[in-house]
Amino acid sequence: MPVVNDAVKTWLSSHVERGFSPAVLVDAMVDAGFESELARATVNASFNTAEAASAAVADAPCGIDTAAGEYHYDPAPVAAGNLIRAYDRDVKVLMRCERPQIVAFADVMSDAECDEMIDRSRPLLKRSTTVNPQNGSHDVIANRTSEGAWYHRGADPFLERLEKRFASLMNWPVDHGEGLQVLRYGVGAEYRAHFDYFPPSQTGSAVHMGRGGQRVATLVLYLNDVAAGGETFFPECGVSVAPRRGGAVYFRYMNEKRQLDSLSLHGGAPVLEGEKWIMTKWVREGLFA
Ligand code: PD2
Ligand code: ZN
Repeated sequence: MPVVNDAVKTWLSSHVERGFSPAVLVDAMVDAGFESELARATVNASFNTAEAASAAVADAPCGIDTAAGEYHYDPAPVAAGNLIRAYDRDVKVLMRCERPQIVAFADVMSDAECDEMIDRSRPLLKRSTTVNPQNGSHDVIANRTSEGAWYHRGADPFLERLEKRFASLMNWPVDHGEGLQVLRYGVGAEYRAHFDYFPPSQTGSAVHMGRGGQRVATLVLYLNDVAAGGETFFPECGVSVAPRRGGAVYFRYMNEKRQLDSLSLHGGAPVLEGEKWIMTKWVREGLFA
């Protein structure tokens, strides 16, 4: 459950000042995972106590280093070598890129595990959303034309085992991970170039970072072979990864100094033939409880 920290208070007070209604702010907080009672109480407090609101603004934290300074590539947590023992499975390393930090893998999931995730998700699919930069709400937009299903972390033993494997592969604690998300792209569907981190300059980011802090890395798992198209592309370094069932691509965009790597810009290319199923694991800098 997210907490009302200084970043959330700052986000709230700036939106109160700009004339957002209490209902919109409560909805944005509930979308970000806050309990509705807590959201209502916090929003009411922001409206009622001008003093508290201005104090929150003065406290603005946001330690993210977005200065023009160069991103420092400290070692990525993923283990070295061509074969990585990830909890219960040997995973093959296919490719590593240092700037930005990208690692492509084969054999992260078995065919049966991929099929199970697709079968479970098909009836649950809803049109995907992205984070609104102004108010933090989840919006349907043309940039992201997939459909998705979310799973709570540790929801059952099958998911728990996959999460332990992914955590071991990413070398990042299970409890810093968001729940898994499965996405389906039909012909023509795509996810245009974007960052997975919450841009600190956007007001909508603070509310998401209230729970677990910034995103630091992503693992995209491919659940099927795609007949044509659907590559995950990184335009700043000219790399693209073709979807292969059971494979995955890892990329990291926040270092230990909390700088964010703009070279991690990436997208999902349009599917040209067939369909594309992926599963995404995003991990945070802190506990995502
Ligand atoms: O579908 C993809 O390949 C893809 C690419 C980039 C998915 C995401 N990002 C994402 O879900 O963040
Ligand atoms: Zn992404």
